[in-house]
Amino acid sequence: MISGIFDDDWVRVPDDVADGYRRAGLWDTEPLGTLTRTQAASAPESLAVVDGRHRWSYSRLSAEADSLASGLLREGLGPQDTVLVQLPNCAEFIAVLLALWRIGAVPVMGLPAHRLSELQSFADQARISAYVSSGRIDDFDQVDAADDLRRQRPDLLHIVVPGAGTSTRGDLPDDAPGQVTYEDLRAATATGSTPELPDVDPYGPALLQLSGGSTGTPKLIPRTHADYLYSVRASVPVCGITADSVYLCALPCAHNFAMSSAGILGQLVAGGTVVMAPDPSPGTAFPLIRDEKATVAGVVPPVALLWLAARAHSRSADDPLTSLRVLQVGGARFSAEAARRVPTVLGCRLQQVFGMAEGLVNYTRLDDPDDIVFTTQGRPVSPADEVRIVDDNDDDVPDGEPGHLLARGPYTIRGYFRAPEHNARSFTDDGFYRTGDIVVRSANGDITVVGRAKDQINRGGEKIASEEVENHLLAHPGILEAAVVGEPDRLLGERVVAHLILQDNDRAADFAEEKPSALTRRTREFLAARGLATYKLPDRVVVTTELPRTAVGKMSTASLRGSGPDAR
Ligand code: AMP
Ligand code: DBH
Repeated sequence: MISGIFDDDWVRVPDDVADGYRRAGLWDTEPLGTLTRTQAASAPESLAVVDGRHRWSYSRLSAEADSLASGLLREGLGPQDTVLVQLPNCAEFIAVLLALWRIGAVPVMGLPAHRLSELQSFADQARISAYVSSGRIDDFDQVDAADDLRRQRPDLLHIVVPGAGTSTRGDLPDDAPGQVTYEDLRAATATGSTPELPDVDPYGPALLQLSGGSTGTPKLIPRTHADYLYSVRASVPVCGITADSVYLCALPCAHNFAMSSAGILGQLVAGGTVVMAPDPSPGTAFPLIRDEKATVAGVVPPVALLWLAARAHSRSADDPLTSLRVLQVGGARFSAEAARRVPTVLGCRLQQVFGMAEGLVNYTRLDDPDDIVFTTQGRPVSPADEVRIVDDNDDDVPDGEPGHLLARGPYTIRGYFRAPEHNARSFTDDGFYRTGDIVVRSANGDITVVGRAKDQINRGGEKIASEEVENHLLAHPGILEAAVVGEPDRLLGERVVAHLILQDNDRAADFAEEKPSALTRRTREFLAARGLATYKLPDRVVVTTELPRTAVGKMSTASLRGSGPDAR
């Protein structure tokens, strides 16, 4: 069975450009697996990661990664093998990533919200050799999922991290074939011994990130050690991260924002501490911020709104947020009105973050004037980022005018993983990524997101490709046509609405009479049974005789002002 990554699965940056990045010192020769080695030597006892069950110093984290790396090698994994990781926020997540990088394997960054449909697609596209899970996430049985994945990939190794999520050791079948636990992997190695590790190409793929996408199949994003590490190193000073920083990881840890902006890896680069929050609710996050003296946190807009509401209603003398210096908000457009309330209500600075797993990340700077921080999504993190804002003919538009954002640079991909046809549409001939975002750039270079020209819904930072959900709906024998669109929502920014034309038009009238909530529930159950992630399930279903297709994909005045959810 073919496994892992081959040279023609991904698109390299042209040699002369890559040489330029190396000469300019942007691309390091150290692969990501070496992170924590320096800290483990120079400040071994400083705290690297905390979760509900662990408080690991840098030396412990590094030793943990070494033991695991030995275990993974023993299990036959090695360079260019791909491993689907689907873990909740936990300390082991970091150890697993470091171990995979140390042996040159490539994690695929699954999210806890993903279900069988997404996992199968990733397993297939990335030709995975192993799946790392916590056994169970809420009502999702990952042991069953591993069995299902094994139908496609019979040799699949299932690595379980018991206790990381909602699983307990007792849930796991003890001697399931093809299953090992985290403990099994690290047990056989004497702590402190350094395994014989393979050489790892710093310019080769380090991880496969996920794109929200706009097509039927979710796309994988090949990020290299050098480009990813550069994006993190460039982000660290812009986010004010130092060895004294304590980052509250309240986003799903595998998300590109949480990983790299400056996120978990930013802390490891700077020698700071990561505190893993099991969920981002104020009830969980606030006490953690207080107890661990977190200085920075990153959240999506709906979570920022919940935090604002929680504080506006209960201000106690014993303020749990005194240590918090910066709240990063990104993943979807954050309204200026809410942005303005962050410093006054939460007592910290706001940093807007407009990034994408494909690369380009923009930040408002910590010393920017308030107006810029509240009303823009910031500027590219690196002076080497190339950004163009163009009209429908790819001609540059003047500052202050809306246009399509194109991006190229030292950490922006040149192509998706194993997707040549899609790449022809998503990249210009000279290698710019077509972000699908419609933005306005000011004379100072600050970017404001004003709309979108891609067939995608942004539900509070979670991206949903309309076509993917539509394809699943069309698998229902009663559905003739489906259009999945976003509609404005006060908390989420947008929510998912499925407009359906039924096979039997006479039945449509009956359906329309049926209680809308019953129809929505039935549709959601149908899609959930097909293994679709919960956040993609329609919030509302409408039966109709005509579909409300907006002209997405074209930049018309209407798409700028009307159809984009972010359009004002
Ligand atoms: P993905 O390509 O799936 O990683 O999603 C990245 C996309 O999320 C961007 O292209 C934007 O459409 C959206 N996005 C991320 N951050 C922001 C933000 N701060 N404001 C508006 N949109 C954002
Ligand atoms: O939405 C994103 O994908 C995102 C948002 C903020 C991102 O990838 C990032 C920062 O790095």
